[in-house]
Amino acid sequence: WGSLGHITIAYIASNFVNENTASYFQDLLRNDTEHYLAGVATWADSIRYTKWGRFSKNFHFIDAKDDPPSYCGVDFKRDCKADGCIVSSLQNYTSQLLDSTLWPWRRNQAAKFVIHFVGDIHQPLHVENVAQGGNGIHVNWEGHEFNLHHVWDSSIAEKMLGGNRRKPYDNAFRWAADLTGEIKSGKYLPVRASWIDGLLLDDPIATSMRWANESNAYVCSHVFPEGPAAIAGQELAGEYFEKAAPIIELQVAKAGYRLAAWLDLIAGRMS
Ligand code: DCM
Ligand code: DCM
Ligand code: DCM
Ligand code: ZN
Ligand code: ZN
Repeated sequence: WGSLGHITIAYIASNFVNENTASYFQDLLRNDTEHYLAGVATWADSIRYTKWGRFSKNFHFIDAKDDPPSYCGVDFKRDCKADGCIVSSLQNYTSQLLDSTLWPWRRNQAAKFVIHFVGDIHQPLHVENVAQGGNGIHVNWEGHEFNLHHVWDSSIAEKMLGGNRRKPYDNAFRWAADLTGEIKSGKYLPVRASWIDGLLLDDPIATSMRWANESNAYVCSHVFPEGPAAIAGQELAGEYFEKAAPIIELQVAKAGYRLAAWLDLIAGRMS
Protein backbone atom coordinates (compact mmCIF):
# COMPACT_ATOMS: atom_id res chain seq x y z
CA TRP A 1 0.00 0.00 0.00
CA GLY A 2 0.93 3.61 -0.33
CA SER A 3 1.04 5.89 2.70
CA LEU A 4 -2.74 6.32 2.84
CA GLY A 5 -3.38 2.57 3.16
CA HIS A 6 -0.66 1.93 5.74
CA ILE A 7 -1.59 4.89 7.94
CA THR A 8 -5.29 4.01 7.79
CA ILE A 9 -4.58 0.42 8.83
CA ALA A 10 -2.52 1.67 11.77
CA TYR A 11 -5.26 4.06 12.94
CA ILE A 12 -7.87 1.29 12.71
CA ALA A 13 -5.62 -0.94 14.81
CA SER A 14 -5.20 1.78 17.44
CA ASN A 15 -9.00 2.01 17.64
CA PHE A 16 -9.26 -1.69 18.58
CA VAL A 17 -6.22 -2.59 20.73
CA ASN A 18 -6.80 -2.92 24.44
CA GLU A 19 -5.37 -0.41 26.92
CA ASN A 20 -2.46 -2.58 27.97
CA THR A 21 -1.44 -3.00 24.33
CA ALA A 22 -1.64 0.72 23.69
CA SER A 23 0.65 1.57 26.60
CA TYR A 24 3.03 -1.27 25.78
CA PHE A 25 3.54 -0.05 22.20
CA GLN A 26 3.51 3.63 23.16
CA ASP A 27 6.48 2.82 25.43
CA LEU A 28 8.28 0.74 22.84
CA LEU A 29 7.72 3.28 20.07
CA ARG A 30 8.41 6.24 22.38
CA ASN A 31 5.24 8.06 21.38
CA ASP A 32 2.45 8.58 23.88
CA THR A 33 0.02 10.22 21.47
CA GLU A 34 -2.85 8.55 19.59
CA HIS A 35 -0.57 8.52 16.53
CA TYR A 36 1.92 5.99 17.95
CA LEU A 37 1.10 3.31 15.35
CA ALA A 38 0.20 5.62 12.45
CA GLY A 39 3.45 7.54 12.88
CA VAL A 40 5.60 4.48 12.12
CA ALA A 41 3.34 2.73 9.58
CA THR A 42 5.36 3.82 6.52
CA TRP A 43 8.81 3.64 8.12
CA ALA A 44 9.57 0.31 6.39
CA ASP A 45 8.96 1.95 2.98
CA SER A 46 11.18 4.90 3.86
CA ILE A 47 14.19 2.65 4.49
CA ARG A 48 13.81 0.01 1.77
CA TYR A 49 15.58 2.12 -0.84
CA THR A 50 18.42 3.22 1.47
CA LYS A 51 21.77 1.50 1.66
CA TRP A 52 21.37 0.20 5.20
CA GLY A 53 17.72 -0.75 4.69
CA ARG A 54 18.21 -2.62 1.44
CA PHE A 55 18.22 -5.99 3.25
CA SER A 56 14.47 -5.53 3.81
CA LYS A 57 13.55 -4.79 0.18
CA ASN A 58 12.02 -8.22 -0.52
CA PHE A 59 10.27 -8.44 2.82
CA HIS A 60 7.22 -6.50 1.57
CA PHE A 61 5.80 -9.24 -0.64
CA ILE A 62 5.67 -12.91 -1.60
CA ASP A 63 5.70 -13.82 -5.29
CA ALA A 64 3.01 -16.49 -5.61
CA LYS A 65 3.79 -18.52 -8.72
CA ASP A 66 0.16 -19.24 -9.54
CA ASP A 67 -1.67 -18.70 -12.81
CA PRO A 68 -4.47 -16.14 -12.57
CA PRO A 69 -7.31 -16.08 -13.35
CA SER A 70 -7.62 -19.87 -13.65
CA TYR A 71 -5.60 -20.78 -10.57
CA CYS A 72 -4.72 -18.68 -7.54
CA GLY A 73 -2.83 -19.75 -4.44
CA VAL A 74 0.26 -19.05 -2.35
CA ASP A 75 2.61 -21.85 -1.31
CA PHE A 76 5.17 -20.92 1.34
CA LYS A 77 7.84 -23.43 0.27
CA ARG A 78 7.42 -22.70 -3.43
CA ASP A 79 7.07 -18.93 -3.22
CA CYS A 80 9.17 -17.59 -0.32
CA LYS A 81 12.65 -16.71 -1.58
CA ALA A 82 15.74 -17.96 0.27
CA ASP A 83 16.49 -14.45 1.52
CA GLY A 84 12.97 -13.95 2.83
CA CYS A 85 9.48 -12.78 1.96
CA ILE A 86 6.62 -11.09 3.75
CA VAL A 87 5.52 -14.31 5.47
CA SER A 88 8.96 -15.23 6.85
CA SER A 89 9.45 -11.59 7.85
CA LEU A 90 6.24 -11.55 9.86
CA GLN A 91 7.50 -14.68 11.61
CA ASN A 92 10.95 -13.22 12.21
CA TYR A 93 9.87 -9.82 13.50
CA THR A 94 7.03 -11.26 15.59
CA SER A 95 9.56 -13.54 17.34
CA GLN A 96 11.85 -10.56 17.90
CA LEU A 97 8.97 -8.67 19.52
CA LEU A 98 8.46 -11.62 21.87
CA ASP A 99 12.14 -11.87 22.80
CA SER A 100 12.68 -9.87 25.98
CA THR A 101 16.44 -10.52 25.82
CA LEU A 102 16.77 -8.27 22.76
CA TRP A 103 17.70 -4.62 23.13
CA PRO A 104 14.66 -2.33 23.05
CA TRP A 105 15.81 -0.74 19.76
CA ARG A 106 15.63 -4.16 18.12
CA ARG A 107 12.09 -4.66 19.37
CA ASN A 108 11.24 -1.11 18.35
CA GLN A 109 12.38 -1.87 14.82
CA ALA A 110 10.57 -5.23 14.84
CA ALA A 111 7.34 -3.46 15.83
CA LYS A 112 7.68 -1.06 12.91
CA PHE A 113 8.16 -3.96 10.47
CA VAL A 114 5.21 -5.95 11.83
CA ILE A 115 2.88 -2.93 11.69
CA HIS A 116 3.84 -2.38 8.04
CA PHE A 117 3.86 -5.99 6.81
CA VAL A 118 0.47 -6.92 8.29
CA GLY A 119 -0.74 -4.12 6.03
CA ASP A 120 1.11 -5.11 2.86
CA ILE A 121 0.08 -8.78 3.01
CA HIS A 122 -3.55 -7.64 2.57
CA GLN A 123 -2.75 -5.97 -0.80
CA PRO A 124 -3.48 -8.68 -3.41
CA LEU A 125 -0.58 -7.66 -5.66
CA HIS A 126 1.88 -8.05 -2.76
CA VAL A 127 1.09 -11.77 -2.84
CA GLU A 128 1.41 -12.33 -6.60
CA ASN A 129 4.32 -13.05 -8.95
CA VAL A 130 2.81 -11.90 -12.28
CA ALA A 131 4.86 -8.95 -13.65
CA GLN A 132 6.49 -8.51 -10.23
CA GLY A 133 3.25 -7.89 -8.44
CA GLY A 134 1.85 -5.94 -11.38
CA ASN A 135 4.73 -3.44 -11.48
CA GLY A 136 5.48 -4.40 -15.09
CA ILE A 137 1.94 -3.85 -16.38
CA HIS A 138 1.17 -0.41 -17.79
CA VAL A 139 -2.40 0.79 -17.48
CA ASN A 140 -4.25 4.08 -17.74
CA TRP A 141 -5.68 5.96 -14.82
CA GLU A 142 -7.81 8.99 -15.64
CA GLY A 143 -5.93 9.25 -18.90
CA HIS A 144 -2.41 9.03 -17.43
CA GLU A 145 -0.11 6.05 -17.55
CA PHE A 146 0.57 4.17 -14.31
CA ASN A 147 1.59 0.67 -13.43
CA LEU A 148 -1.04 -1.70 -12.09
CA HIS A 149 0.72 -2.16 -8.76
CA HIS A 150 0.56 1.57 -8.08
CA VAL A 151 -3.13 1.65 -8.99
CA TRP A 152 -3.84 -1.01 -6.31
CA ASP A 153 -1.41 0.50 -3.77
CA SER A 154 -2.67 4.07 -4.04
CA SER A 155 -4.82 5.33 -6.92
CA ILE A 156 -8.01 3.43 -6.12
CA ALA A 157 -8.05 4.36 -2.43
CA GLU A 158 -7.17 7.97 -3.19
CA LYS A 159 -10.01 8.23 -5.69
CA MET A 160 -12.46 6.69 -3.20
CA LEU A 161 -11.59 9.22 -0.54
CA GLY A 162 -11.09 12.33 -2.58
CA GLY A 163 -9.44 15.03 -0.51
CA ASN A 164 -5.84 16.12 -0.56
CA ARG A 165 -3.37 13.41 -1.53
CA ARG A 166 -0.60 15.41 0.14
CA LYS A 167 -2.27 15.07 3.51
CA PRO A 168 -2.32 11.30 4.00
CA TYR A 169 -2.58 11.53 7.80
CA ASP A 170 -5.77 13.61 7.72
CA ASN A 171 -7.37 11.43 5.06
CA ALA A 172 -6.26 8.24 6.77
CA PHE A 173 -7.60 9.39 10.13
CA ARG A 174 -11.03 10.02 8.62
CA TRP A 175 -11.06 6.80 6.60
CA ALA A 176 -10.03 4.84 9.69
CA ALA A 177 -12.85 6.41 11.74
CA ASP A 178 -15.28 5.42 9.02
CA LEU A 179 -14.08 1.83 8.76
CA THR A 180 -13.89 1.53 12.54
CA GLY A 181 -17.59 2.41 12.65
CA GLU A 182 -18.37 -0.25 10.04
CA ILE A 183 -16.46 -2.85 12.09
CA LYS A 184 -18.03 -1.83 15.41
CA SER A 185 -21.63 -1.57 14.29
CA GLY A 186 -21.96 -1.57 10.51
CA LYS A 187 -21.50 -3.85 7.53
CA TYR A 188 -18.42 -5.61 8.92
CA LEU A 189 -19.88 -6.42 12.34
CA PRO A 190 -21.28 -9.82 11.24
CA VAL A 191 -17.94 -10.94 9.77
CA ARG A 192 -15.33 -9.41 12.04
CA ALA A 193 -15.10 -12.46 14.33
CA SER A 194 -14.18 -14.63 11.34
CA TRP A 195 -11.33 -12.24 10.53
CA ILE A 196 -9.47 -13.08 13.73
CA ASP A 197 -10.51 -16.70 13.93
CA GLY A 198 -7.49 -19.00 14.19
CA LEU A 199 -4.86 -16.35 14.94
CA LEU A 200 -1.90 -18.29 16.32
CA LEU A 201 0.84 -16.25 17.97
CA ASP A 202 2.98 -19.39 18.15
CA ASP A 203 2.60 -20.00 14.42
CA PRO A 204 3.01 -16.71 12.57
CA ILE A 205 3.68 -18.56 9.31
CA ALA A 206 0.38 -20.46 9.37
CA THR A 207 -1.43 -17.32 10.47
CA SER A 208 0.03 -15.04 7.82
CA MET A 209 -0.31 -17.70 5.11
CA ARG A 210 -4.06 -17.64 5.73
CA TRP A 211 -4.01 -13.87 5.26
CA ALA A 212 -1.85 -14.25 2.13
CA ASN A 213 -4.10 -16.84 0.51
CA GLU A 214 -7.20 -14.84 1.21
CA SER A 215 -5.63 -11.75 -0.30
CA ASN A 216 -4.20 -13.66 -3.27
CA ALA A 217 -7.68 -15.02 -4.15
CA TYR A 218 -8.62 -11.46 -5.16
CA VAL A 219 -5.91 -11.59 -7.82
CA CYS A 220 -8.08 -14.10 -9.70
CA SER A 221 -11.44 -12.47 -8.97
CA HIS A 222 -10.71 -8.74 -9.10
CA VAL A 223 -7.16 -7.91 -10.20
CA PHE A 224 -6.98 -10.12 -13.30
CA PRO A 225 -10.56 -11.36 -13.83
CA GLU A 226 -9.76 -11.90 -17.52
CA GLY A 227 -6.06 -12.60 -17.15
CA PRO A 228 -2.98 -10.32 -17.06
CA ALA A 229 -2.80 -9.70 -20.81
CA ALA A 230 -6.35 -8.34 -20.97
CA ILE A 231 -5.66 -5.50 -18.57
CA ALA A 232 -2.59 -3.94 -20.17
CA GLY A 233 -3.31 -0.48 -21.58
CA GLN A 234 -6.87 -0.39 -20.23
CA GLU A 235 -8.42 2.62 -18.49
CA LEU A 236 -9.07 1.46 -14.91
CA ALA A 237 -10.69 4.48 -13.27
CA GLY A 238 -14.20 3.46 -14.44
CA GLU A 239 -15.86 0.05 -14.16
CA TYR A 240 -12.70 -1.66 -12.93
CA PHE A 241 -12.44 0.90 -10.11
CA GLU A 242 -16.07 0.31 -9.09
CA LYS A 243 -15.40 -3.40 -8.59
CA ALA A 244 -12.00 -3.01 -6.94
CA ALA A 245 -12.90 -0.29 -4.44
CA PRO A 246 -15.04 -2.48 -2.10
CA ILE A 247 -12.26 -5.10 -2.03
CA ILE A 248 -9.66 -2.52 -1.05
CA GLU A 249 -11.94 -1.17 1.64
CA LEU A 250 -12.49 -4.68 2.99
CA GLN A 251 -8.79 -5.55 2.93
CA VAL A 252 -7.81 -2.34 4.70
CA ALA A 253 -10.48 -2.84 7.39
CA LYS A 254 -9.42 -6.46 7.87
CA ALA A 255 -5.73 -5.60 8.06
CA GLY A 256 -6.38 -2.99 10.76
CA TYR A 257 -8.58 -5.28 12.82
CA ARG A 258 -6.10 -8.15 12.52
CA LEU A 259 -3.16 -5.92 13.37
CA ALA A 260 -4.94 -4.90 16.59
CA ALA A 261 -5.56 -8.55 17.49
CA TRP A 262 -1.95 -9.51 16.70
CA LEU A 263 -0.54 -6.65 18.81
CA ASP A 264 -2.91 -7.61 21.66
CA LEU A 265 -1.52 -11.15 21.62
CA ILE A 266 2.06 -9.86 21.65
CA ALA A 267 1.54 -7.31 24.42
CA GLY A 268 -0.46 -9.86 26.41
CA ARG A 269 2.42 -12.33 26.26
CA MET A 270 4.97 -9.68 27.25
CA SER A 271 3.17 -8.40 30.35
N1 DCM B 1 8.86 5.22 -1.31
C1 DCM B 1 9.91 5.73 -0.58
N2 DCM B 1 11.10 6.00 -1.18
C2 DCM B 1 11.22 5.80 -2.51
C3 DCM B 1 10.16 5.28 -3.27
C4 DCM B 1 8.98 5.00 -2.63
O1 DCM B 1 9.77 5.92 0.61
N3 DCM B 1 12.39 6.07 -3.09
C5 DCM B 1 7.63 4.94 -0.60
C6 DCM B 1 6.51 5.86 -1.02
C7 DCM B 1 5.38 4.91 -1.40
C8 DCM B 1 5.85 3.56 -0.97
O2 DCM B 1 7.28 3.62 -0.90
O3 DCM B 1 4.21 5.25 -0.67
C9 DCM B 1 5.48 2.46 -1.93
O4 DCM B 1 5.97 1.33 -1.29
P1 DCM B 1 5.57 -0.08 -1.83
O5 DCM B 1 5.93 0.33 -3.20
O6 DCM B 1 6.38 -0.90 -0.86
O7 DCM B 1 4.09 -0.18 -1.54
N1 DCM C 1 18.54 1.48 13.69
C1 DCM C 1 19.25 0.42 13.19
N2 DCM C 1 20.57 0.57 12.85
C2 DCM C 1 21.17 1.74 13.01
C3 DCM C 1 20.46 2.84 13.52
C4 DCM C 1 19.13 2.68 13.86
O1 DCM C 1 18.70 -0.65 13.05
N3 DCM C 1 22.43 1.86 12.66
C5 DCM C 1 17.15 1.28 14.00
C6 DCM C 1 16.77 1.60 15.39
C7 DCM C 1 15.37 2.11 15.28
C8 DCM C 1 15.24 2.58 13.85
O2 DCM C 1 16.40 2.14 13.15
O3 DCM C 1 14.47 1.04 15.48
C9 DCM C 1 15.11 4.08 13.74
O4 DCM C 1 15.36 4.62 14.98
P1 DCM C 1 14.97 6.12 15.34
O5 DCM C 1 13.54 6.22 14.92
O6 DCM C 1 15.17 6.13 16.82
O7 DCM C 1 15.95 6.93 14.54
N1 DCM D 1 6.58 -5.42 -5.15
C1 DCM D 1 5.80 -6.55 -5.08
N2 DCM D 1 6.21 -7.70 -5.66
C2 DCM D 1 7.39 -7.75 -6.31
C3 DCM D 1 8.20 -6.60 -6.41
C4 DCM D 1 7.76 -5.44 -5.81
O1 DCM D 1 4.73 -6.51 -4.48
N3 DCM D 1 7.78 -8.89 -6.85
C5 DCM D 1 6.10 -4.18 -4.55
C6 DCM D 1 6.97 -3.53 -3.52
C7 DCM D 1 6.60 -2.09 -3.70
C8 DCM D 1 6.33 -1.95 -5.17
O2 DCM D 1 5.98 -3.27 -5.60
O3 DCM D 1 5.36 -1.84 -3.04
C9 DCM D 1 7.47 -1.36 -5.97
O4 DCM D 1 8.58 -2.16 -5.73
P1 DCM D 1 10.05 -1.76 -6.26
O5 DCM D 1 10.24 -0.39 -5.73
O6 DCM D 1 10.91 -2.79 -5.59
O7 DCM D 1 9.94 -1.87 -7.71
ZN1 ZN E 1 3.03 -1.90 -2.98
ZN1 ZN F 1 5.61 -1.96 1.77
